[in-house]
Amino acid sequence: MKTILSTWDRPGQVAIEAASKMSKGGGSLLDILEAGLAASEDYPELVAIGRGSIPNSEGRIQLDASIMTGDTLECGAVCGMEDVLPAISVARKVMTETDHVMLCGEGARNFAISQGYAPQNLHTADSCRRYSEFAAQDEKRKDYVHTVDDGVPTHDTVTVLGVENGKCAAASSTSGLAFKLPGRVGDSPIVGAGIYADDLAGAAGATGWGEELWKTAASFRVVEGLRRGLTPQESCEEVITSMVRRRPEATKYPSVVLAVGLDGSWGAACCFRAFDMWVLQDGLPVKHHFEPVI
Ligand code: SD4
Repeated sequence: MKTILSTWDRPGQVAIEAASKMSKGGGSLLDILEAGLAASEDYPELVAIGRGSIPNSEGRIQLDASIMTGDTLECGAVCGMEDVLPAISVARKVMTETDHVMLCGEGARNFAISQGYAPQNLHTADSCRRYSEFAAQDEKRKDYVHTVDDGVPTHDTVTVLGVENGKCAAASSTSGLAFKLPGRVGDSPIVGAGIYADDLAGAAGATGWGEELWKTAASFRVVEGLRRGLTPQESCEEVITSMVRRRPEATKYPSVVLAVGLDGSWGAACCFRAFDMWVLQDGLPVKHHFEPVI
C-alpha cells in the first residue's frame, strides 16, 4: 500500500492530484513527491510556492526546496534560488548529480542552468501588485511576513511525505515567508528541520514558522519519536507541544508537523491556527482538518 501526504488546502490539493497522477503512471516514490511539488510550484495562484509567490523585501522571489529518501538517507536541497522552476527538481538533481546536499543562491541557479533548466521570470501580476503594496508602506509591518493585506494566508508551503512497502521519502518546496530579508532561509530546505526520512523509522515534514521549526529540529525529532515507538500522531503532538513549552513565543504564528509511519499510518499536529492536509491512500485523496493541539 502507498500513502502520500500533502500540506494545506488548495496547495495540497494541487500537489496531491499531480502526485496521484504520477502514482497511477507507475512513478517511484521520489517521482511522485517531485511531481506533486513541481505542479504546485507551477501553479501561479499559490502565494508561497514557485511561480507568482510572494517575493522578499527587495521584490525578488527566492525559492527553497529539499528532498530525502529513507533507504540511503540521501538528500538534496536548494535555497535562495532565483528564476528557476521546479526548485524541487533542482534539489533532486543536487542529490543525484553531485556529492553535496545543498546549493544556495547564485550557485544553485547556475547549477540548475547547467542541468538544462532555463531561467525565467517567476513574477505574475499578483505577485508584483503585492510587492508594490508592501513597498509603498512607510513603516513596513513586521507581521507582513505571515499575513498579507488581502487576507491571503502566506502559509502555503507544500511539504509532501510518502511511504510504500516500508520505504519512505519526504520533500518540501516554498518561497519562504512573505517579504523576508534577502537571503533568509527557513526550515523547508533544511534536512532535519523541514523534512526527514529514514526507512528504519518513517518520514516527517514541517510547514509554518520556519525559524521556530528549525530551532526545535522539528522533522528529525518527529522521526525520532517514531523510532521510539510513538505513532505518527503521538510523535507530531509531542514535538509541537514540547516546542511551545520550550519557547512559548512559538505560538505567535502557525506551525505544523506531519508524519507517516512505515505501515502507512499518518498524523499531524499544529499550533496557533487550524491546518488542512491531504492524504492519498488507495488512490483516493481525502482532506483532513486539524485543530491546534496547544
Ligand atoms: C519558511 N516554513 O520558510 C516556511 C514557510 C511555510 O507555509 O511553511 N509556510 O519558514
